[in-house]
Amino acid sequence: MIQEELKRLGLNEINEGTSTGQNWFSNGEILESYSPADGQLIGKVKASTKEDYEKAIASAQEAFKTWRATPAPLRGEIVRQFGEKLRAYKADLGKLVSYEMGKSYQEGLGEVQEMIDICDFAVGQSRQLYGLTMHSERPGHRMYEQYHPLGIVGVISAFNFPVAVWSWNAALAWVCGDVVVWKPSEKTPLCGVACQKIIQEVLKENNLPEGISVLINGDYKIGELMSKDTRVPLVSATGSTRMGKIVAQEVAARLGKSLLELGGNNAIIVTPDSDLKMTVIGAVFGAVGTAGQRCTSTRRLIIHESIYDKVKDAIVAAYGQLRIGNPLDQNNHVGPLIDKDAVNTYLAALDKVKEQGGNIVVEGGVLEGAGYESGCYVKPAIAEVKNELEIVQHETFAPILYLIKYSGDVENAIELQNGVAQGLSSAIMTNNLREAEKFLSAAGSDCGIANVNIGTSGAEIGGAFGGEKETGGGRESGSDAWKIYMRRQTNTINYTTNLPLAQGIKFDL
Ligand code: UN1
Repeated sequence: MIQEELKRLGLNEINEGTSTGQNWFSNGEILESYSPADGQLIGKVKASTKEDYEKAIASAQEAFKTWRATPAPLRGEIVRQFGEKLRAYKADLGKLVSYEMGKSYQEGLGEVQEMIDICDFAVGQSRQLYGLTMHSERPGHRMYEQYHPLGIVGVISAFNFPVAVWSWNAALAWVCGDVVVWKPSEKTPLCGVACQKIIQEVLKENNLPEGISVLINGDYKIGELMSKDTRVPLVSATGSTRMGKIVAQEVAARLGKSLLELGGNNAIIVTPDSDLKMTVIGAVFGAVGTAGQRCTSTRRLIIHESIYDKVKDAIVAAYGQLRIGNPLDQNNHVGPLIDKDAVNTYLAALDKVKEQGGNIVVEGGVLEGAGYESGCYVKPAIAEVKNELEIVQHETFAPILYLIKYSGDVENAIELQNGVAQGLSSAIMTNNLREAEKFLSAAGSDCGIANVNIGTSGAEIGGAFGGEKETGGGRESGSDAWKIYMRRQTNTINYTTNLPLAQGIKFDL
């Protein structure tokens, strides 16, 4: 279905997936990648063995010696060239993302755009790795701080953003002078290989060591090697809270650093002062975009009782307009789930909603027949629930939207919004300044992202991305997220002939 694109991305020759010497190390069991769009086999990639992993780390360690000594603005220049290549490959890579992962082609393109944007951001950042200067309490002394590269940054990414999340980490890590070892999701291995080929073109053209970007493949077992490896000072992991807890403990056990971007249970509060049209667009895109498989997907709508029926009717009507089908067909709004396991999780969640007393407003179900042969297409569903239901408290990575009613003041809605274990993204739809400011205040949303008159998904790269509580606390992408990829060193220099001690301590010999 995307033969031409695969060819241009250099993926046509990797049918048995043996490592081709472009610095991806994988000679283990075969991972087959099937498209959830049509169930076809796209390609095969081998998983990495323990020996492959050792080679990968050795290659990265060697490259680090060159890379850390390359001035940061020159590192930025390499990332600039990578961004240029991404512009050239945007349509092909966007299509591969769409076909291998199942999100709409528009969203696939959007994901590559995020990669381009973070490259631009990182280029600027490469000249702004600022530390502070401080005034020493001692005469003839100067004190300042500098940021140095960490070394190897391990990136474990999820299937739902198979290319962008790596690039948020990699582009910043590279300008910071780190080298990156990437384990993409075993559900989207071809996206990983495609990206690796593009960055390797850039490294080759600049005569730089391949080990600046290393690819390994496989499931959690290979991720575990990284989490436990003292040669990997930072592990950045995106995925489920269950996975994040394991990674966090393994990394912490060796006192390494982890950057965790885990589950969300994101809500939009809809107040009596909201704009109905904006609410419908924000909520529906947030709930069904990427078939509800973003960590920022809208899972809950917390609606004031006075407008509840009106909002519910408008959302239900909008669901009636949704076209579900092949994500490469731009007439469709909703593509498939990633695989049949995800379909089963979705069906089990709908059963639990019913068992636990939820009221289904828009029925779900698996689609069958022409165009749905992969078995991964499901109907976006809506249920009226109480926030406390056990199933509502969990992140189900599927298009199931929960409607929750609140009464009284916005404080009650904020309490419901905060009343889950996760803390990634949140939003309020209101034209009431008091409500909006209350929502953004210290007594407001407890999430890492809080939006006004915007939905919960679709964060821009310029802000720090991540969340609190079970979301893991990490921040990636914009703002000062770069700091986690570096180690801070405080330097005090004495330019006198005396050695006065700090705190005025006397120590005469
Ligand atoms: C994710 O789902 O892991 O806010 C990341 C968004 C995207 C990032 C989502 N920019 O929807």
